[in-house]
Amino acid sequence: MTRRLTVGQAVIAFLQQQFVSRDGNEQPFFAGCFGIFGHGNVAGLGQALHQTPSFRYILVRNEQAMVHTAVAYAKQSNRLRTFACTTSIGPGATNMVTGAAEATISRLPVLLLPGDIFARRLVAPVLQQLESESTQDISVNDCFKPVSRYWDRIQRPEQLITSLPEVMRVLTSPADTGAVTLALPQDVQADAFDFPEELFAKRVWQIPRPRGDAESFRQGVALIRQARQPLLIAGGGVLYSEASEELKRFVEKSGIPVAETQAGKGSLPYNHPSSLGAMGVTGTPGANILAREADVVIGVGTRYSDFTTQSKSVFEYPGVRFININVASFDAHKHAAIPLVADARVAISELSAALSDFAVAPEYRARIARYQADWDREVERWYGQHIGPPLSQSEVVGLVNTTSQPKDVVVCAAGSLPGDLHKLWRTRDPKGYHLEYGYSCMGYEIAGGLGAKLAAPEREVYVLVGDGSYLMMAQELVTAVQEGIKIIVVLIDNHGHASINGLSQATGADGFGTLYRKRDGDLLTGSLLPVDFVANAASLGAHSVRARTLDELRRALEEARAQRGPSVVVVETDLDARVGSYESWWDVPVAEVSETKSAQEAYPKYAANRAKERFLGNTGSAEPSKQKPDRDRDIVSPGSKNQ
Ligand SMILES: Cc1ncc(C[n+]2csc(CCOP(=O)(O)OP(=O)(O)O)c2C)c(N)n1
Ligand SMILES: [Mg+2]
Repeated sequence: MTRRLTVGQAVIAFLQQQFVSRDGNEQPFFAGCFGIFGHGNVAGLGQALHQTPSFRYILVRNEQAMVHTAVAYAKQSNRLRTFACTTSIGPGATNMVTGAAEATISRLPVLLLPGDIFARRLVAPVLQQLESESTQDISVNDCFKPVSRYWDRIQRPEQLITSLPEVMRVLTSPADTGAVTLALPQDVQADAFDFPEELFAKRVWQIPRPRGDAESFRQGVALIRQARQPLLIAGGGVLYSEASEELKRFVEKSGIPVAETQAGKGSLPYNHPSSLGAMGVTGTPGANILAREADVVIGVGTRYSDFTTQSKSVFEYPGVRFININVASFDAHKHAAIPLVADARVAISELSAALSDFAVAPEYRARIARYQADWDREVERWYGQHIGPPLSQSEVVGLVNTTSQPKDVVVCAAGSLPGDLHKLWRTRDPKGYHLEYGYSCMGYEIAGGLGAKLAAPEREVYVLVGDGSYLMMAQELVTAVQEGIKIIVVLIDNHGHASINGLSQATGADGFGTLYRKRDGDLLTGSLLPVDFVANAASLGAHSVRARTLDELRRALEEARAQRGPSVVVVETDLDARVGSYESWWDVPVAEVSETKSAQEAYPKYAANRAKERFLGNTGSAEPSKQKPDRDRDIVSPGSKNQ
C-alpha cells in the first residue's frame, strides 16, 4: 500500500500522526506550524499546509522570533509538545540559526524546515543561493549543522522514509533533544512519490523515565549518607520531569537545602522550608554561602553553567564531591560526579526511599531557616524600595509579582531583569517562572511570551522586557493581535543597556556605548533618544499605556488583564537603582593592559577573583584535604555590580 504525495504533503501528513506519551498521558507532539512563505517553500510546504487545515498554520513576522515562540511553547509544555517552523531559502532560513542554537543549548525540541536550493541544480544559482567555487554540495543551511542535534537534507523524496523517524527519535529524547533541522530543497518539496502507507500511521513515542545504574545509585546513596553539609541544585530537569512533589518529599524528610538555577526556579515554592532560592552569580546569600561550604552537591537536571557555578569558583570545600542526576550522560558526568543517568522524578523518589533514615543536623536546618527568613526580609525591602518616578526595577518586579496569581507565568530572557527575577521573583508554581537563560537571547521575550501563552492559555503571561530587547524584536505583537493571544508586556524603559552598562563599569570600560542617548562628540552622552514606546506598541495594534507611578502601574496591569489581546505597559525606571549581587562573582575578563585608569584598577581585583576558580575533578579516590571550620554568616550587603 502506498500513498502518492509530494514531499511537502508527506512531511505534514507524517507530523500530524506523531504522538507522545508519558505517565499514560498521550497527546499530539506537534501543535502546528509557524512560518513565513517565500519561493523556497510556498509551493511545497505552503501548498501542503493549505490543503491540510487540520494542521494549524500561524503566519509570524520574523523567522528568528518563530523559533523563540516554538522554544517557549516546548519549554512551557515540559518538552512534550512543540511546533514546526517553515521558511523559504536563504535569509528566511538563516534567520532561524539563532533560535536553533537557543533550542539546542537549552535542550528544547523544535523542528526547523528551511527551504533549500534546487537538488536538480540546473537552474543554479537561484535567488538567494550561496555559490561555492569548490563544491556544489553546500548551501546556507549548512550553518545549522553545529546548532542542531539532528540535521538532514532531503535530496530525494524517498529519503524522508528514513529521515522522519530519526527526526522524531531526537526530538522526543529527553537526553538528545534540541533543534532538529530538515532542509527541504524547493524542487524536492514539490516532487511526488509513492510513500509506504505505514509512514503515515499513528505513532506514539514513549517519553522514557530511565532508572539509573544500580552501582552508581549505591555509591550515590553512600556519598550522601556521609555528607555533613549536602546541597541540592535543582535545574530545568526537575521541572521537565515534573519532579517537584518528589523533590519536596525528599528534602522535607532529609532537610537537604535546595538552590535553584534559572531553568530550575520554581522546583520548590519560594517559601518552602528547604528553599534557599536562586543559586550562583544571580543567587541569594544563603544558596551561595552553603554552596561554598557544601561537602556533597546533588545536581539534579542541571548543566552547571557558569552562572550556576560562579565560573567554577563557588564550590570551595576542598574535598567537595558531586552526584549528578541527569537524563543526559554528558551532564551527569560533569565535575567528576557519581553519574546517575536517570529521570529526575524516578531518581529522587528512589533516593528518598533509600535515604529515609537520613537527615542533616539540626544546626544545619536552623541555618537554612535563618537564611530563608533573612532573604524574605531582603526581598520585601527591594519590593518596597519606593523611589522616583522613575521607579526602580525591583519595585516594578515586586508589584507584578504581588498582583499576579500563583499560576501566572513570568517570561524573560536577557538584560538586568533575569538577575533581578532570579533573586526576587517569588515563584509559587513549578511553571510560573519562564526564563530563557541558556542563550539569554535579546528578543526572546515577546515571541517567547506568545509560546508560553499558547501552551498555557489558562494562565496570565507577563512578559518582562527591557527597552533594548523590545527594540530588537517587538514585531510579534502583530502576530499576537492576529491570533488573539493575550500577553501582558511590561516594558522597562531605562534608556539603554543597564546590565551591560553595569558590567562595563565593573570591568573598566565606564559604561561606554551602552546608553540610548544622542551622539555628543565621541560618546553617547547627549540627550535621551525620544523613543515613544507607547505609540510604538499602539501602532502595532496592541493596547498600550504608560505608567509613571506605582499606582499607575497597578491600574495599568488591571486594565491589561481585562484586555482580550496583547497589552504593553511602559514603565520608565532608574538605570542606576540596581539590585546588586550577593556573595557572587562572574568571570568576565578585564583588560590586562590598558590606557584607562578604571581598567587598570579593575584588573588586580579580577585576577584575585579568578584565582578562586577550581578544576572540579575530585573523584573521591584520593584523601580529600580537611574541611575548613564551618562559618555561620549573616547576609552581607549587596556587593559588586557584576552582572
Ligand atoms: C541578541 C543579543 N545580543 C546581545 C546580547 C548581550 N546583551 C545582554 S543584555 C544586553 C542589554 C539588554 O538591554 P535591555 O533589554 O534594555 O535590558 P537592561 O540591560 O537595560 O535591563 C545585551 C546587549 C544578548 N544577550 N542577546
Ligand atoms: Mg534597558
